[in-house]
Amino acid sequence: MDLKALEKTALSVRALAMDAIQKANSGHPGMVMGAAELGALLYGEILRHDPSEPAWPDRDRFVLSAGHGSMFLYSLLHLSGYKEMTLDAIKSFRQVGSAAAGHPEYGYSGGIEMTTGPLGQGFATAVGMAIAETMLSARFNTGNRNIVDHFTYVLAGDGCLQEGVSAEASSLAGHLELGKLIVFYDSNKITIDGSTDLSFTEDVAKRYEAYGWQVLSGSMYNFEEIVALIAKAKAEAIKPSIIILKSNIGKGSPNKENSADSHGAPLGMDEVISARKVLGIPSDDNGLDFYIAPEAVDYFKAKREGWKKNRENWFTEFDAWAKENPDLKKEWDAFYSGKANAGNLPDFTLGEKIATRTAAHKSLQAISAANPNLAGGSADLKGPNAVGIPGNYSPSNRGGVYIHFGIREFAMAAIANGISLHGGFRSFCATFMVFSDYLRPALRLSALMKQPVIYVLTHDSIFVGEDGPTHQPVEHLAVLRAIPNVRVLRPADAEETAQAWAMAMERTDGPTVLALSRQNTTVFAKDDPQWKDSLRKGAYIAQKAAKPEAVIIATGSEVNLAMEAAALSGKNVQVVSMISRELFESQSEDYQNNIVPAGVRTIVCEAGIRQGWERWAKPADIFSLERFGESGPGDKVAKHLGFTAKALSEMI
Ligand SMILES: Cc1ncc(C[n+]2csc(CCOP(=O)(O)OP(=O)(O)O)c2C)c(N)n1
Ligand SMILES: [Mg+2]
Repeated sequence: MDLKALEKTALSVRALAMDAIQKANSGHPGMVMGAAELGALLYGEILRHDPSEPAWPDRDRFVLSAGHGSMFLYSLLHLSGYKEMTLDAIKSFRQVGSAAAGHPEYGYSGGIEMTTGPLGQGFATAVGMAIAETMLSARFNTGNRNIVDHFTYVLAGDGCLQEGVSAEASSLAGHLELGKLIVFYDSNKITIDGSTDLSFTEDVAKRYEAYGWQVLSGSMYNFEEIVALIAKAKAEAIKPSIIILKSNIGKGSPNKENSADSHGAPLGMDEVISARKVLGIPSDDNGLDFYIAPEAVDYFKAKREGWKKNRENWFTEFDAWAKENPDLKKEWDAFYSGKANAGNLPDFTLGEKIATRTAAHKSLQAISAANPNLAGGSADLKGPNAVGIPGNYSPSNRGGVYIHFGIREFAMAAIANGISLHGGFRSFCATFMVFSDYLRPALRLSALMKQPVIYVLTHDSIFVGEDGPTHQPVEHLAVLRAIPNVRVLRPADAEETAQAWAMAMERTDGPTVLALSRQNTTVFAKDDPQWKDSLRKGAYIAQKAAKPEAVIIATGSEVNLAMEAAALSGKNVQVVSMISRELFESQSEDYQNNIVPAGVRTIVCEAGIRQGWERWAKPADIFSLERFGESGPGDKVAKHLGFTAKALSEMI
């Protein structure tokens, strides 16, 4: 280990961070300067990575959960030689189009394993990556050839450890014995408001011991000590490890070290110049020179060959494994193909009364059988969400694909993101729709990172019944649809539900919500013979009317209700089932006009708030719910709220 080169690397990280943040006039130097030594060590000595092929499957994962310290990642990616992270990108830190975005953005550069910035989520998502590693290794390692064998590293700060989501995820990680998960805690005792004495005085070490983790601690500024700690962490096969490193935020800044002033604002040019003197950063002029120590450049240059070799060795090993295990290789290819198998979807009979969640359960069995790389579970609602699939994942059964997430919705969704990001797997998670509020920040990241995670959200309206308003979503469909790149599918009957699961699996560039009913819906005859294709355009004519006097757009369980109301009204009413408003709105005007003809009165029917439907009907023609529900049997609640076929027929 070349200590001098490591020191020079840490120095360069500090120099780049100070200058880039100064130039952008925005950013967070404190954490980067405080943890630069760890960065140098990780990228130089610890991580199994190869900048010339950043996505090779068996690389170690590193997640910067403290995403505000983005310059930590960018400077090290640059030094390592990740091609997108050029010096120019760093010089345009935080500017539109730069790979060095304000916070690390997934897809902007090799080496950015996920989007971070929302504190705590990186940590929780990394737990998903670590789970995926164990699942893959159980499936594909043969004992003599272990082609899946990597670690998941996280750098988290005080903020990540204060956030509840990391607690949820840590508790589960301990339970699941994710021994290859190694978290560094940058313990600088400073957050934005000042000292952690203001709000964070618990004993983190004891907490993690209680979670079943190995707790190690040391100084951020002792390379040899950290190397020894990492060795201990790696040697612990059962417990995940947290390495608490005492550090000084803003280290090297003479007036801002150990102060919240260095957390989230440029140091100021005068302070940058003083810091350079303290740190021994040579500077020809007093401007921004983005100094990189030549020793650091040489050090990383010298590493590249070894990294490449290491990666090539893995491919050689992989090829040998593939030759010896052609069936496994086939399965591996299927896992990594990015394509879902259609599976043998169940048939349903006209008039059959079945909840869409139950129809979804049947469909999921077929899809799971055809796609053994589909992994997921529910937040303790396996039965109610109807998402059980064979094979519980546990420390003694890493080959299982059903995960008991416990009552931890937010961590569940973050972990589902991690499983998806890791590669090899598709993931799903499930809870009551009303509790999607508990996981929404992770759904937002699925959407932002374009991960095709499937969110099974059952009990999707006031028809939930007796559990009452706390369990009855009203605003949630609107809320879920409001997130860009989230596809909300609300199938109307069992047949649509089977297609909805298939549609969710077909999607590759973002998350899908399956909004499913607790109560029965009746399988209806579809007047559009091509309805399965039309469904994929967001909406189709479920019940055609020759010269319609009105068109009802209904979603999910309300399609039944709309048909009943149409019959009661005695009028010529066309009923449209709109499984996805977003998909429908992205179709050609012609298609839209075929389904919802202009010049005909349009009524919208959905058991939720009207927000977002105004484009399709006048407010007075939107049959919606603008209040919380009530507790009682579903049909009684609906009657009490005036949400009945009779009321809709009167509106018609
Ligand atoms: C969920 C979330 N809440 C709030 C913020 C805003 N924020 C960014 S950094 C930070 C303080 C983090 O403190 P710490 O992790 O100790 O970082 P340090 O100050 O040591 O760099 C806050 C509140 C955020 N990014 N994410
Ligand atoms: Mg801190």
